[in-house]
Amino acid sequence: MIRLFQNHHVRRYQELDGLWDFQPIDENSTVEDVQGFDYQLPVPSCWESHPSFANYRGKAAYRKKIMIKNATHLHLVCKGISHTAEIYLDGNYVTSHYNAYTPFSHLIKNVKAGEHELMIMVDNRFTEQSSLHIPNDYYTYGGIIRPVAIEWIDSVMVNQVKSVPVKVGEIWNLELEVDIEVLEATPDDYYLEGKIANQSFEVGLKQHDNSAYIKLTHLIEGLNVSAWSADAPHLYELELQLVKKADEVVVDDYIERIGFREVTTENGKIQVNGENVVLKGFNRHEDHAIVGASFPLSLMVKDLELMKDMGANAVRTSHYPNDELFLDLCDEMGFLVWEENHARGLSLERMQHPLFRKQCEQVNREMVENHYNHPSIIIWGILNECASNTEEGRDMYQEQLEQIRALDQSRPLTFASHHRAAELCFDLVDIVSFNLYPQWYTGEDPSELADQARNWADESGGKGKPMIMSEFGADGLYGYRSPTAVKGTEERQAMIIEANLDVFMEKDYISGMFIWQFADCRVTEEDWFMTRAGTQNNKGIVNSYRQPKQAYQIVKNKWI
Ligand code: ADA
Repeated sequence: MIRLFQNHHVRRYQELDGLWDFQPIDENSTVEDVQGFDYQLPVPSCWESHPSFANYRGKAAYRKKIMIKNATHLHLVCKGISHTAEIYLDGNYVTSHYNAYTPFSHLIKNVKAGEHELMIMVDNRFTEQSSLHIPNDYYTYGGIIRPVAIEWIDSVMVNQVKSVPVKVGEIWNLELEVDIEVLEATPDDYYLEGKIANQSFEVGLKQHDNSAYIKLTHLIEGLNVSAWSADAPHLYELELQLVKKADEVVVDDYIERIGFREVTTENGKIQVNGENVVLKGFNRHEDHAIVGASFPLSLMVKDLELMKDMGANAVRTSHYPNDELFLDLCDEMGFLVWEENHARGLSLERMQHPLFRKQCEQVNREMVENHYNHPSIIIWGILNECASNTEEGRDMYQEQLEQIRALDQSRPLTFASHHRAAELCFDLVDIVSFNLYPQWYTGEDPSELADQARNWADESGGKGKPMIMSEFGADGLYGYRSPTAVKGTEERQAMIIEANLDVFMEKDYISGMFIWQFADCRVTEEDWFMTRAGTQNNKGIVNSYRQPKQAYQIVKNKWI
């Protein structure tokens, strides 16, 4: 399932969910070397879910036959392949993509009628070509972990839609930017017809200069809508159709869901529609004991229901962009989302990897462009715990923040820092965020540490900006209970969470708190992560099967 609603009524599409042929291959093998297929694996899924590949790190080929009735242009949509994909149609190279956590698409022109073979070569190794997927405190699974679809495209298509709700007095307007791709030179005139909340509009589009892309902008004024908020997440379908003027035939369409809300950061607080909000939420890895990083809808809903049950109103997609289905759910269930680009704990040396800037630029672009219209996303975050305490690192933080600001001026930006007084980048963002683990990694008093953090922020460019405690928590090994309440027991974890929440809920200058973490997650077995008990990060409030630990009730008592 790609989206929670039907986002095309006219454009024909087919989701390629199901069993695909699968074959692990040698690391030097190319597509020509793939001889036969011994396995079948579900798509989407992680190959770790199959008993023979529970620990497989390497390359593999996936194959699917597709039937095309009439010759067409095909739009291939991949929501996430972990972590590097090379795509072939009938043995011919189509495109490649790096990064497990961002969607991508590709137009394959003039596909003939008949049966075709789609082949996707997937690689999850930590090679020199990968600056962001490295051994880390989470697991880089392998495979086609999110849905794949093909779409049938005529001569013109709606490629992208960006919408910004703007409130003027008591009235909502919607600023629209629509990217149209012209696949075939055509003398025809088209127009874009739109509808939202019982209001229709039309925008002319002249196609005389044969350009491949056309950008349309349009302002829809005076909409009769209710605002979106976490308490009342009203959503409206925006329906766009491309119509050929000569015969009034609709050649393509695009449907998005819009929530009307504005996000601001004024007077040291975060506002949604002018009202101060305090974010009470979880850091969540897309990881589950049974499905790895490949979540079906039911398990996504389960996670969000558990968070709601504990009184959370927010979630941070640590440390990478999430499957869009999850964001659709957040829109619908009223969660406030901090969506984050992909990077965790990269030293300056790692940030100086020759591909780092390029690979981050791509993640940022794919994240913002693809997830722009989600009202639930109220913050973009970058580069968790990287080298923001160095001048060279600062240049890269600045570059990425500028990139995101150029793509989106409607949301505040932040990053989670663990550099305390040595932080150099708080002046570059709208919200200052701290990862601190009082009572766990240090014996510090949470209240004194929070006050100290406020001072560090104030002294290094963060004065007057809202502040978030973006990570705090403690290990709690599920089922390890003891009256000693030593470190690692559920009791001790619950005590530490309680001590932190007691303080953070009371401090007026704290605009948000994200518990590290929602659920235990698998970590890679290389480097120091080997020292994590059970090769897991055990700081989940629920375990990797979503069974609650003692801290669950504590969080619920504090937040409900
Ligand atoms: C960090 C980091 C998390 C996780 C956590 C921990 O602050 O951002 O990804 O590793 O610490 O459990 O230590």
